[in-house]
Amino acid sequence: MSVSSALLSRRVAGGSCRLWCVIPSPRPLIHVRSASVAEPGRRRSNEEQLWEAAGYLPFTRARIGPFFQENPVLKNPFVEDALLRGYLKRHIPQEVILSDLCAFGEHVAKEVDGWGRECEVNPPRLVHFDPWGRRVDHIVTSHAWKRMKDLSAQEGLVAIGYERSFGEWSRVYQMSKLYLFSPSSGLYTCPLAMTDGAAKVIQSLGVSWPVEDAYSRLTTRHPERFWTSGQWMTERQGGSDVASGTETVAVPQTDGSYKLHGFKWFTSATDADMTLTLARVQDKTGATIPGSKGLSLFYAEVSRDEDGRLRGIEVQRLKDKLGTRQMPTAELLLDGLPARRLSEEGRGVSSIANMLTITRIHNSVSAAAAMRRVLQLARDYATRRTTFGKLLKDHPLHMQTLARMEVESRGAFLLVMDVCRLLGREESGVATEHDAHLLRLLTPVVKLYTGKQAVAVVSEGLESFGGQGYIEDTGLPGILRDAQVLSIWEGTTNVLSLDVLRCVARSSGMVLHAYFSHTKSLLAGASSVSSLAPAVTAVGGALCELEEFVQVAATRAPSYLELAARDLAYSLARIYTGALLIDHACWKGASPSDTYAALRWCEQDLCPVARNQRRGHYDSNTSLDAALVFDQSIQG
Ligand code: UCC
Repeated sequence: MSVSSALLSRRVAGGSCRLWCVIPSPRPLIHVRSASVAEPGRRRSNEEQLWEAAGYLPFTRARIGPFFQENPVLKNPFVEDALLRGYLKRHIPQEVILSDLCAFGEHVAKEVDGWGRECEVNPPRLVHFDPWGRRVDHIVTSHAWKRMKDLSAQEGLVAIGYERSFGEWSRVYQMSKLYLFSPSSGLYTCPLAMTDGAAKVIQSLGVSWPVEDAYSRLTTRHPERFWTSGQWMTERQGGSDVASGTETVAVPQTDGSYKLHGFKWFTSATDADMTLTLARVQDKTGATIPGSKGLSLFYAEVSRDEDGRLRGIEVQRLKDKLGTRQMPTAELLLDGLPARRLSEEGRGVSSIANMLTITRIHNSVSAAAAMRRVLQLARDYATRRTTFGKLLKDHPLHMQTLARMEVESRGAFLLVMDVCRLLGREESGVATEHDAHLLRLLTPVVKLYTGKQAVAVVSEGLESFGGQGYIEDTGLPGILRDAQVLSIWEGTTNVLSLDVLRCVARSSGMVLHAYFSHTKSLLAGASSVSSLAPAVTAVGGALCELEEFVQVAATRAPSYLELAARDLAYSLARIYTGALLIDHACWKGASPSDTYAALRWCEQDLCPVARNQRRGHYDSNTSLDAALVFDQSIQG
């Protein structure tokens, strides 16, 4: 007798008619089938279903309903990115580059993204002591984090920029690869940024002893030789005002080397093999020179002595950060760290400035990449998620929201790539003076602007997943937490806005001259394209307003310009990006979407500095900002 007929006869004998009601009804079976949907490979037999339906299975899986939302799927980020492919096709249509990026994109989607996730769920930890009480200060990182290092070498993620096989376009190629890698890298792009920056500093100072070997390791494609570098600039007094905040001293040794003593408060990717850092050289009396003029640049290797102890370093603790938790960031006591001076005495800040340029560009690449990634996922999700009777992609309001994010993302990408283009031109020796000025001006601009955009776009992106965007193990909140740092490290928005003023002043306005003439030349190419006319008019008008602002501001006190600095930087970013979008839309391979993106971008207030100037926002004597911030009064 089968189980079902046994069950049948037992129930009938017991006088219950429940079974007769249950068996013909398909409803409980639907529930059972949904349970097997939830757990593929485990199907209940017909007998089990009957027993369960009759309430005879004392232990069964809870019925959790038939519906499971399909998750967004990460596809090849190169194939999925029409703008990236279009940009490369326009500027470097080399098959070897395109096929490398396509293959790398596939690898990122299929495998590397999983490693990135592993870095997030297995964050680094610090082991201070061995089991016998000896101080070891081991920063233990995940297997995935170590794989990222090997991958970075093999894929040439730093090397491409130094091999320069593609001349002035080498940086665009390198940064395109990093752009694909960044959101899946488990923040490995941070050590790569500093590694790239260190290689750049060494190259600019001269690749010779004692950094010849280090340079070849930073720029190699061989994983077993590859080194990463740190950049230890921030001390307890802060990371912005480096000139007055640096307390670390360098004690000269008889062999010409130094020992560093100090406390570095925020050292990222602290598992690096070497570092560049700033310190004040002590004279024989132990005195140092204060301010920027007392700072020199040092090179130090991170090594261990025969007892396994870090030489001259104690790791105090790892930082408990909002995001970027995949990456170790530590407080370090430098207690006699052996080091070599790389710069002339007192030339530390200007010598490390090249590193700042590179890390700020990397930061911008990561910002653009974060926006692109959240959009790719949101776009995919819109084809899988049904609400109010239709897919998200068929809700015009949802599409409008994603389209606005797309416009931001496209603008950021073109701005970032243009700065990479300028960097490549400078490094391959083809840059004009005009290019060099543009690079100096646009580096802080692109960093500050894309950092802010990334937080806004990624935040909006999370919302497009509804509540799931707020759930940790979807991996989505991590994108937002990681994006938040982009406007903070490597110079905050205000510090970089002041850097814009600094480079305008130091170049006697030449950086602005280069800016105006290049933006005009970008617009000139679009003057006969009627579909772009509103955008061209808007950018042209904003450019005139900006020129007028500059003329007025030049006659005012420095405090006036300082109050205008942030709005000025935003205006520079928006106008220039508008011109880039227009220029890209004029390319013969451009699509109608390129035109649409340019038109949409140019509808915003492109020149907020002119608007706020007219409102008198920079007249410090009439400013009520501080009164508003500290307001404690209640009237009446
Ligand atoms: O946050 C940190 C670690 C994070 C990890 C990084 C990973 C990134 C990964 C991204 C991918 C995910 S480290 C700390 C971050 N801190 C900063 O970035 C510093 C922020 N503060 C500034 O930028 C300030 O403006 C300072 C420190 C540069 C200001 O210092 P000074 O001494 O007051 O500056 P001066 O006197 O204006 O300039 C000194 C010299 C001048 O050259 P000379 O002496 O030849 O006239 C300047 O022209 O330095 C030159 N200089 C520059 N050159 C100053 N800034 C620059 C610049 N941006 N570019 C070129």
